[in-house]
Amino acid sequence: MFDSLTSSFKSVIGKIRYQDDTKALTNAIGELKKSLLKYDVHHKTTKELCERVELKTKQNGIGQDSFLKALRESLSEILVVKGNQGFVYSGTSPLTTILMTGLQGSGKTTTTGKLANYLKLRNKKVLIAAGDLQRLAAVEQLKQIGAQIGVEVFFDDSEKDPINIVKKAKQKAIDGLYDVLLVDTAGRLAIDEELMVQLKNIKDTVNPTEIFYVADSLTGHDATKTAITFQEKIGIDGVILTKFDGDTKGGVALSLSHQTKVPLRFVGVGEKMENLEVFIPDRIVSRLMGAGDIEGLAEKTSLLIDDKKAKEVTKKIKKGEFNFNDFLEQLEMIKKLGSMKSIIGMIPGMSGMASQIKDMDFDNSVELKRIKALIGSMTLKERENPDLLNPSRKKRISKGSGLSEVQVNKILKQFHNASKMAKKMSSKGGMKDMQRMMSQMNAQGMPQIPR
Ligand SMILES: Nc1nc2c(ncn2[C@@H]2O[C@H](COP(=O)(O)OP(=O)(O)O)[C@@H](O)[C@H]2O)c(=O)[nH]1
Ligand SMILES: [Mg+2]
Repeated sequence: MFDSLTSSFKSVIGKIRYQDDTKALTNAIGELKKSLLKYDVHHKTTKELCERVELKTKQNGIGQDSFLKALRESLSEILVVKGNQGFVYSGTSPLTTILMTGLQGSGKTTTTGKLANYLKLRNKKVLIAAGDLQRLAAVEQLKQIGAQIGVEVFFDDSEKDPINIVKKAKQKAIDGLYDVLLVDTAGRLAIDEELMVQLKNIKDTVNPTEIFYVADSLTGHDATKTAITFQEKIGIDGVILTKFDGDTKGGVALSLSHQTKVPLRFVGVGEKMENLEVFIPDRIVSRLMGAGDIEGLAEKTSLLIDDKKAKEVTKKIKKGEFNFNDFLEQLEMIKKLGSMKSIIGMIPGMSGMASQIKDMDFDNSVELKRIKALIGSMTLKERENPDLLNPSRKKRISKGSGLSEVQVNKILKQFHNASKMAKKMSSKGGMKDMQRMMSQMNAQGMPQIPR
């Protein structure tokens, strides 16, 4: 998520020896300042961060350890502002109402869907209100998103006034004992008075628990500026930064809260519904320092993997009994976890890898389609026991799947190797092997399968 920043921190830290002098510290701070600015951290935040790091390092004696500690603490201080973190349910009402605001194209509607999906995975009953009547296709877009993630969308084609829509939606959410109501609204290309008035009216009508401002990270410093304006004009409780997957700099996320005094709550990292990451400052600091985010990873996986199943799979892998059915199941699970890149970045020591890994598109990957076709042509017995696959069975599978025999053999061999590797990895010291293997792997991130 913060590959560029993380590697520049590493290089800065490398400028200071175990014990060092003021000159070395000045050099390192200069370097730190340059890279923060280069990666779009706001200049005021940059200045303050550098001053803090310098002061703290001096207080503890100049050296690599104290510099590291100073950087970690200062980053944390810069990222934490007053307000909630992640998603917070209303403390006073059974229904939590969130008003989604932002400029047109910032990703409001997509993010509304992502949040609904996030809450649904946590077993919440969610209703989305289609409050954008400005764009013709807006309601249709929400309906499609709702159908895709299995969340109800409230709309009323006979209504022309968004105020009435959100009023009705709120009533429905209360009567239907929903946990959360997410209100999507119309945006404008730029901030204008009419938009602000409409948003204020919607705000007064739904009386939201919190107002989220959705900002496009690709607009750079403008994301911070518009957030400040929204904060002044209607008041916001959290910011969601979208399209972070396309932002190679990442610094906006570092200074946004510091400049707006509103906490950054979530980050959008792709177009898919699962591409939403909760932004918890302490965890982000760990990731920035290249230490990984074990809690975030554990939280993600625990939602999707039940413990018993995970143990079963581990046992199978250890015994070398991992089969094609397990493989399909794992594939589905990984798909739900979101992007490969974001997962790798959360594993301690692996954050550097993330930039080398091309994200896999699980729905459109030719490789995975082939593997699925191959598995689809196997009998249930063969899936459970890949050892059964003799030449005549392989021939049959080749015909059934439309793959050549060479392709079939290659995939089977790769599966065999992967299963061997998994077995090895699950043994003691396996993680080291894994890291070595990853560093040898090419940018593709997956073994190549011939076309
Ligand atoms: N790559 C990427 N695209 C996003 C993200 N969030 C939204 N988008 C895309 O941005 C475009 C505008 O999003 P939309 O939700 O319609 O914006 P709205 O006008 O604010 O409702 C769509 O093409 C989305 O797929 C994100 O986190 N990453
Ligand atoms: Mg929209």
